[in-house]
Amino acid sequence: MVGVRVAVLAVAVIIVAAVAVLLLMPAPPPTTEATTTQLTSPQTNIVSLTLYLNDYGFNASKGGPKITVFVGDTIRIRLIGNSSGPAVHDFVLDDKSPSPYNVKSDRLRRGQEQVIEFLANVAGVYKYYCSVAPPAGPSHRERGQEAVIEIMPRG
Ligand SMILES: [Cu+2]
Repeated sequence: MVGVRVAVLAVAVIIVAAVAVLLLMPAPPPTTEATTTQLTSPQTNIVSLTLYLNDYGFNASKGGPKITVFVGDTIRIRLIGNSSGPAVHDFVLDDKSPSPYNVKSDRLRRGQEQVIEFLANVAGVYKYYCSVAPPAGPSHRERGQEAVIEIMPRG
């Protein structure tokens, strides 16, 4: 019986000590403060992806993946030339997209690579495309070499 009483007393002491420690701990910062900190600190997310420049699409024979990012993200795209023949392809996001951006890669042949990087600082839904157009016949974009990039507002 004495052992049980000692055990009960010990548990009670531990509980009292735990409550005391909790009361003495500094209060966590209010949630609103944490939210404000997030909103005012610069966002430095880097979104990396790889696009194969095929005839006549991005990672596809037509069209390409929808790229979805947030305002403030840095978009880093590894481009890999992957045409079936002598054709070259590029990645363009510019006023003809139409968009407020001015992103234009080199024109890459099969096996050539380039990493491009830009800051997604204006929200919107735009088209990225290949700007290559042979002297005669349809442009690569007219053959379907374009796809959507959506830059979503943060918060
Ligand atoms: Cu092309």
